[in-house]
Amino acid sequence: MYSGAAAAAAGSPRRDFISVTLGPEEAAGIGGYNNSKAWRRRSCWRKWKQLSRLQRSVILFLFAFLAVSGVISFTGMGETWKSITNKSLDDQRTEQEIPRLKLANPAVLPAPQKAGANHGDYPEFSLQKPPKQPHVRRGPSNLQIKAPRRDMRLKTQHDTMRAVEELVEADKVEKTEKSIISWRGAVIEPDQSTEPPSSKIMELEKPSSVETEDQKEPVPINERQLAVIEAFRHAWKGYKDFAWGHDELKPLSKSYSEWFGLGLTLIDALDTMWILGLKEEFEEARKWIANDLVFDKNVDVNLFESTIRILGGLLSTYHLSGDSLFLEKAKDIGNRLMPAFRTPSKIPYSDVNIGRGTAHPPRWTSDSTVAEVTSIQLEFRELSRLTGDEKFRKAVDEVMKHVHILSGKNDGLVPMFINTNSGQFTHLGVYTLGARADSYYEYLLKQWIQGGKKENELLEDYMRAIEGVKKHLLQRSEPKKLTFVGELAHGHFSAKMDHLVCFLPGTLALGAHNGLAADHMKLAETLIETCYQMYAQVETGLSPEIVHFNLHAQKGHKDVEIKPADRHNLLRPETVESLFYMYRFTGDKKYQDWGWEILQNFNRYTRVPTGGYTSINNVQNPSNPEPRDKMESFFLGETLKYMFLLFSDDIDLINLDKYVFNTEAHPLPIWVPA
Ligand code: DMJ
Repeated sequence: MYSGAAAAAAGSPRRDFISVTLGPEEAAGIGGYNNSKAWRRRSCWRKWKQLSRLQRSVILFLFAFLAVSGVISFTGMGETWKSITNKSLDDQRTEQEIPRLKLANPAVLPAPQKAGANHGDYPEFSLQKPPKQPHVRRGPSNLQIKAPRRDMRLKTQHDTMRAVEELVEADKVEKTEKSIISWRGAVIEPDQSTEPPSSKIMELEKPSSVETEDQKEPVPINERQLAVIEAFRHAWKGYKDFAWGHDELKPLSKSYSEWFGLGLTLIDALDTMWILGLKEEFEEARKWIANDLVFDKNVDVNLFESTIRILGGLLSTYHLSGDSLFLEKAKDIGNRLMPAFRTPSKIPYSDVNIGRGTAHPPRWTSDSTVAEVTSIQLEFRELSRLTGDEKFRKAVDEVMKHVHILSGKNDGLVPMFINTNSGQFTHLGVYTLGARADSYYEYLLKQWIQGGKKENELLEDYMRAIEGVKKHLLQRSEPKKLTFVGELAHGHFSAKMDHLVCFLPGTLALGAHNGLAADHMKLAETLIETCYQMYAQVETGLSPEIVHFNLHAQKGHKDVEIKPADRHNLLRPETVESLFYMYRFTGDKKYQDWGWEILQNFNRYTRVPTGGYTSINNVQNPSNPEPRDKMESFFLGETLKYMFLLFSDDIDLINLDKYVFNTEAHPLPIWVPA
């Protein structure tokens, strides 16, 4: 036993030692020691007093040091958590209503976690089975691409395959970076009314992208869809590099063309990016919309084109993303287009100055095109539903009511022009399902579907028109006996068919799916075969703008004849659009295969290596298709979107009982779902 006293008595030169004094029981090594608080306090104090000054200083310093480090590390953890919490809140903000996410007292320390809970940064696991949260809005930020299924068959050309491989590689890299993309954003239930829209307007100010309880597992993206994604990215690269914020890319001259000066391609492509799951591209484009898209401009725009591409694109993107920015912009452009309806007849003018609020017909006439004034209804009706402002709907409904009772039709077929002063059809006697009349027929059916199949006048006009088509415009070609839709001019049949007419098989199939005559489906099947032949019988495998069918068999002649003025291809969507409907409703894989051929031919003859795709002047010359140096906005808005949907086996990827596509391929919700 050491004792300070003993050491001192021994005259030890070292004074810095620790003395321990044991009590009698401790010294005796027996139990039952006194462990009372008072005794312990006294004993500690005694021991403290027995320490040298140096010993006390060392101990005090150690305590101080531990205390300071404790405080520092505590604050650091708080910061780390705060940043984690904030990050996850930011992420969710893009997915959910901001007010729902505001936490009154944000957490400072991590909440207790259940053993085994995966709270790491692994969204692909947690998102495969999203938490069941009604009203959670989906966006690209919580989307994912699954690896393509190994068993998927892929009929490829070498170049496309390589591109797909590159894309798969790129996807792998993205995955490791945990950048999650997917089309799942589209697999959502539209929020639809079961009442007529007018009576529930205020409740309907919601996008359709509301997740439901019974959300299914995502269907994996297949190789053909990946090829579409690759094509889209290539087109987007050209647009981004050389035409960003402008209307159309000129991929060869690496510049752009301006039509309205409103970033047409960017807006037209928004919902395609959403559906394809292109998160980064979508976010970039959104930023441009938020910061740079201004409608207050002294510029004349075409009412129809800006309605279907801009208003339609903004509305559908609002529905898919739930982002109110797009609705605000839609309201803005919708209001600015309204002066077009200030005409003596209420049949709108073709052009509007969206900055000045004035409207006018084209310089050479006071006529408007029939297809144009009757194919803006889906968009304006939806805008009324969302805003509660009936003026949009009233204006376009009036046009339809007027046309419904107008004379000058031929068994439901309409002429191509209508006068904005008199409200009468002009240039009577010419009937076509092609340019200037096409989407009149399409929108009769689609408005009827949009409104819950209640507006009988629309259905009557549609059914009568299809009877008119059968009676006056259908013929069969030689040698293959392809059924085609020609034109009637003052009683004379012309075997001319625009590629634009190829929307018809899809529309007929959609009608049949919605309970209309079964023979509409039969007609759709024969017509889509014809549209496919308009590609297959041509040297490049791409359709010209217009074909003439042979009515008489001639040795060495195909069904399809092409005039020099008609042999261009503008990357139009109509055939692919109809292939999509046909595949959805029949499940016949040949439609996918035909679409795949077309995609490969677009890649072969219209793809520009430095980015983008171009219209071509000559589909009959594979060695020089004569690129036109223009990528139309509908290539991204429609053609590639319909391709992607065609290759999908997921009927919930824009479910056709819940959405109706406008004529620019922008899906809008059906008000009363089937
Ligand atoms: C698009 O703007 C629309 O599909 C319109 O209905 C017809 N023309 C182009 C595509 O070809």
